[in-house]
Amino acid sequence: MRILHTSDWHLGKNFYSKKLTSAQLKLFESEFFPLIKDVKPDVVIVSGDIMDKPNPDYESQQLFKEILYKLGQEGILTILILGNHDSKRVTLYKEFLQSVGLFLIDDLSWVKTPLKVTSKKGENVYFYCMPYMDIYELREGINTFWKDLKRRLTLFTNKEEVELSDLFKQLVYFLNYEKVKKPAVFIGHFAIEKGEFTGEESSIKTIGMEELVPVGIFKDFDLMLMGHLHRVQKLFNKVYYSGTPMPYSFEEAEVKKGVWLIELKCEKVTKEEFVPLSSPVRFKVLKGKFNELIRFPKDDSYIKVVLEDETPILHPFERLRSVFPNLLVLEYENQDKIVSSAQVTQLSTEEFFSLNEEELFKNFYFTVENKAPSSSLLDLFRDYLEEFKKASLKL
Ligand SMILES: [Mn+2]
Repeated sequence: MRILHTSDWHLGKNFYSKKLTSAQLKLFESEFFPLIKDVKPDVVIVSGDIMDKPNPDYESQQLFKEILYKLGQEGILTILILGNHDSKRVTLYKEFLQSVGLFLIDDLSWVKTPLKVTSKKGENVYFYCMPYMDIYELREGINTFWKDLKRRLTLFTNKEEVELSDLFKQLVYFLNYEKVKKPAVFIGHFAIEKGEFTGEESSIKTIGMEELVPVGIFKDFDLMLMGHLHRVQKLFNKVYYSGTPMPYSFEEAEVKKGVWLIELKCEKVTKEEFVPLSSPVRFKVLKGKFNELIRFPKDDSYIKVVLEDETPILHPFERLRSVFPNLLVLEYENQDKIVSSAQVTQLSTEEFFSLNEEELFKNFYFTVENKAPSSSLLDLFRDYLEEFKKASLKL
């Protein structure tokens, strides 16, 4: 069974002031679909966070529709579960889409009855597909879907305060009553113990600290294909996170992004490969002094600049934009020092109005350059000031 595993697409994401929809479309057109055509997997798994927002705009929905349409055309069975950024708006047409082999999963029905996939070679694999749910939804879901078993079996979830782990324990306990069908693959969207966060995983739906679920609960499963953590990782030899298909933060700019290709044979992973996808947009963090950076060759990557200057620069953002049209973030490496150096010469309102133009200029110059202006510069200033005054008299 050849599985292509991906997650956390976050379609329609905004990156600072930039909309990423066209970059995302390009990624799918020039990287993702050529790969699918090349490797022809038996099944594609998308482990949640399909969209970036629960109420996606028209453009993001169109992008999603485009991707679904292409997946349908390729004729490859695809399983997509909801993540903590998604809502049921995404699964509105799930019944229609099933008829073309696209399974959009938003409840526990495909956990209760696993989705049986048969490979081209005739092997069967059972996929237990668990969409993201918060504690209350999951508790209610378990109570509804396993109503019959609830009366007969032990309940771990009777107490008032339950944790996510209690609910998963309960769920797997119920599944085991009917025996987990093998080979068993679990698809989910949450953090497993030892998982490494990037800091972008939270959303409006998660409040406070996130729970790390112990892997031991899932001992009956041969493979876990997970979403939620944005960096690629493999834990305990059976838990795979693909991470996002392209970088979504400057911190992730240098991290490899892509999808997992996994071959499963008789309950064992016989082959695994992380296939990198090249991002259609470049993300760069540039560090240096303003005077060096302004001489850089023109670069239209998405850029964050960290200024190493120790004194404030006048309008650095606007000026650096002439070299970096997609400059998105600018900060000083030593922000505290900058603030204090500016404060030394900061004037009170009273002082400000008591100074003449030349004194104000001297003060301003000192704030920016941290030294007094030279006499030739002062002469120049006086000339301009005189010219300016004459011109304003004429008006
Ligand atoms: Mn995510």
